[in-house]
Amino acid sequence: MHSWPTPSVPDVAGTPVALSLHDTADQRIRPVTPGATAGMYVCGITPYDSTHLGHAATYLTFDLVYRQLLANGTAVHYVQNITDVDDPLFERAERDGVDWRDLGTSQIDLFRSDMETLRVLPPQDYIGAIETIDEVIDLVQRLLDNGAAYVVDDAEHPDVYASVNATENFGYESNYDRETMAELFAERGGDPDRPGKRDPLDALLWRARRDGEPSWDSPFGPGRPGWHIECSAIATNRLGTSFDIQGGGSDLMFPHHEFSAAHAEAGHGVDRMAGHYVHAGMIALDGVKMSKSLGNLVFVSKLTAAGHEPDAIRLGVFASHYRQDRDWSEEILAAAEKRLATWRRALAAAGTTTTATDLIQQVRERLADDLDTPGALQVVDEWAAATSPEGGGDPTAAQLIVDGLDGLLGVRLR
Ligand code: 5CA
Ligand code: ZN
Repeated sequence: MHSWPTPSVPDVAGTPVALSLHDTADQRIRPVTPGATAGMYVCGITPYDSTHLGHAATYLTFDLVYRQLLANGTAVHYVQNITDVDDPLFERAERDGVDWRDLGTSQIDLFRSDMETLRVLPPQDYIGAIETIDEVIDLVQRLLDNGAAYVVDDAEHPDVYASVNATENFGYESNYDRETMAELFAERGGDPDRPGKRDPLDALLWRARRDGEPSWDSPFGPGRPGWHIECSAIATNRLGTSFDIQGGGSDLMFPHHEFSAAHAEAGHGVDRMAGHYVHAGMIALDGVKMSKSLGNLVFVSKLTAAGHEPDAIRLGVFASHYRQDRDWSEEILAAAEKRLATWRRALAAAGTTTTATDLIQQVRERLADDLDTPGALQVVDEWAAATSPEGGGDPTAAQLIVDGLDGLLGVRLR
C-alpha cells in the first residue's frame, strides 16, 4: 500500500538530548537506545470511521517520537499496518450495503489525506493485512510446527489458536493479572467461550472459512488471519525479530500488544519483541472515549474543512500529556488557536540567536523527557511573553525558532 507524502523537516538548532519514553512493560520511563536506525512499529487503523481526533492524537504522538529521533540524528524505520481484513470492517460494510474492500479503500484514502494535512511523517512501509496473508501463513505454520499453536477439533471450522502458555513470560507487556486479562479479552474481540480451545485466553491465529466471509488458501485450510498475528508478522518481517518501539493507543495494551508480542516471540524464539511498548491515552468527548462503536466522533477532515489549521490541531493535542486519557473540545481548539497566534506575533520580536537557540534547546529537553509537550509549550509561552512588541527581531533568530518548532513539534509559525 502506498503511504502519504513526506513533509519537509527542517534542521533543528541546539544539541541532541537522548529520548526517554515510558515503557508499559517495565512501567517506567527509560532511554530509547536504538542503533543508527530505530525500528518503530505503530498499529494502524481499521479502515472505517477514520480519521477521528483519537486516531489523530495517537499518530501525532508517534510523529513526535519520530521527530525527536530525527533531531538527534537517528534514522527511523517506521512501519504501520492497516487492518483491512477484520470483523468490524465487514460488519460496517454489511450495515451500509457496500463492499468491504471499497469501504476500506475509501477510508484509507481519507486517512492518508488527513495524515498529509496534519503533516505527520509517513511510515516507509504502510502495509495492509490483505497484502501479507502469506506472511501470516508462514508465521502460523512456525507456531504450529513448534507446538505453540493447535487446530481446534472442529471438522467444519478448524480454526487455529495460539497457546497462551507458549511463552514463559506471557503477561509481561500489560502486567495484568489473569482476571483482568479475561475481562479485557472478552471485551476487545476475544472469544473465551469458543468450544475446543485449551484455554479461554488462547488467541485466534487463523479463522477457518465461514460462509459470506473472504478467505485465502493455506496449508491448514482456507480462512483468514486473526488480528494479533497480523501485526506480529508485518512488524518482524520488516524490522527484525526485536525492534525498538511498538506503539498504539492504550486500548491496545491488552490483548492486542500482549499477543502480538507473544506470537512473534514464540514464532521466532526471542524473549522480547519490542524494547519499548509505548501507549497513548484515550481521547474522549465530554468524558466518554471517542470510539467508532459509540459514534461520538470528531473528524479531522471536518475540522480542517471548517478552516481550522493543522498547526492548531497539533497544539490542541499537545496541550496535555500523551499518556493521559483526555478530553477534546472546542475550547481546547480555540485555546490552541490563540496560542498559535501569540507565538506568531512574538516572532516579529524574536530576540537574539542565543535566545532562540536556548529556547529550542529547552524544547528539545522537555520533549526528550517522555514527550513532555505541556512543558515544551510552556517554555515557548514564556519566550513569547518575554518578547516585547517594539523589540524588533533578528531574522536569523526568528528562522531558528520557526525551524526548531517545525522540526520538533511539526508546528509552523509561518
Ligand atoms: N487496526 C487496529 C490496530 S492493529 C486498531 O486498533 N485500529 S483503530 O482504527 O481502532 O485504531 C487506530 C489507532 O488509534 C490505535 O492505535 C488505537 O489505539 C487508536 N485509538 C482509537 N481510538 C482512540 C481514542 N479515542 N483516543 C486515542 N487513540 C485512539
Ligand atoms: Zn496492531
